[in-house]
Amino acid sequence: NRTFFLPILSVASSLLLLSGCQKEAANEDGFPFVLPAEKPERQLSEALHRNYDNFEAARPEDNEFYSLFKYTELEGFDYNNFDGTITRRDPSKVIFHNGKYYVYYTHRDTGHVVRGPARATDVIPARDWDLSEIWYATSEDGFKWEEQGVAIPRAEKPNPGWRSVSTADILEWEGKYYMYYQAFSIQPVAEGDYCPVAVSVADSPDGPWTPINQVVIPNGAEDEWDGYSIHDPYPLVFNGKIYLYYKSDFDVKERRVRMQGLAIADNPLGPFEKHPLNPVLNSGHETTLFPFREGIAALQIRDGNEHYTVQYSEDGVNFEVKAITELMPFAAGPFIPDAFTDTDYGRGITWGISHNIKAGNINGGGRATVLMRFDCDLSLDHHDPLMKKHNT
Ligand code: AAL
Repeated sequence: NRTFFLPILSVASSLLLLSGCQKEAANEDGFPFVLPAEKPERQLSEALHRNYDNFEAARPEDNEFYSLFKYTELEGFDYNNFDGTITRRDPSKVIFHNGKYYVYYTHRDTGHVVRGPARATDVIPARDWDLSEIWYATSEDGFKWEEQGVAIPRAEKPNPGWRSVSTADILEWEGKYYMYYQAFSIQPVAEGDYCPVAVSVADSPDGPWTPINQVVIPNGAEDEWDGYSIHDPYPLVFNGKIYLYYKSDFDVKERRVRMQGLAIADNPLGPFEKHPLNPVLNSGHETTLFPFREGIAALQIRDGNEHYTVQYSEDGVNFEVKAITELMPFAAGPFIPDAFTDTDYGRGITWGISHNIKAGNINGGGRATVLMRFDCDLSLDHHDPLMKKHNT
């Protein structure tokens, strides 16, 4: 048998190889694209751009919850630090103020001396949200950005966030700005990835930001779904209140499970009441939600049984899957014009900032991460000119 089988196998494999070569040669439009090592982001962006331009073919006409996504490198950020020393990740929602867009993100300069109360034992961390700060950048068009520097430094010991502050998101409420973020008092990952959420306040998106130095969303009890970490705080204004969605990942027999919960408050500094139906979403990773029609839509991105779905809830609590898609933006921070207007009819989103985890070589095999722009069509207005083409 073996002698008989081998020739068949070799013919088959050479045909396969040949067809593979032909496929490579015949595919002048670059699919399947091979990512050259030096510029994965650019190739991915160009390939996805083409994917996006085939949009009509993919878009079921009657489903406004369906979209593909395209990615574009941002001007103003260095994509070439392949030694992984500078990380920018976990962008906030994008806001618009006095003619400029603002985005806030975790910034970690792992290649240089760390300012502040690091312990003698600190080494360059294997995770790029350790010993980090919240920085921000501004833009007039969403493509070309100018990095402004530190918005929120790490806290003074022993306040929450003295070790690291990361994964921030912003709320505008009654003329003031509130920045919620993960406030680590342990070395993330090396000592666990658990942290509560703290908040800082400012009169302007440019700061100065004053830390309240108290926890506003505490970890749950050890045996509760959110007993391990309170990550990715994400505030929206809905039903006249602050709906703060967050992710928790708890160890279930050492397997990290990531779900999303909701805490509601009348005041940005709390008290926040965790919803009795938590976790309200059984998948995802970083939190990305927006007012849509009468309710709230959610991008369920990386993990869980319902990852890569777009979901919808009339009440902001009971969600259901409305579309399945692909290549969703990691840690997406959309530009949401009606995020804080307590709208009764959300218009949706067409773009935002997300991150792309790239192999870097921070000591210990960590990763440097870069910010990118994503575009999509999850908008009732299709106000993106490009979308008009897709929706005529
Ligand atoms: C991100 C977020 C949180 C985690 C880490 C940094 O994807 O879920 O912020 O702590 O990874």
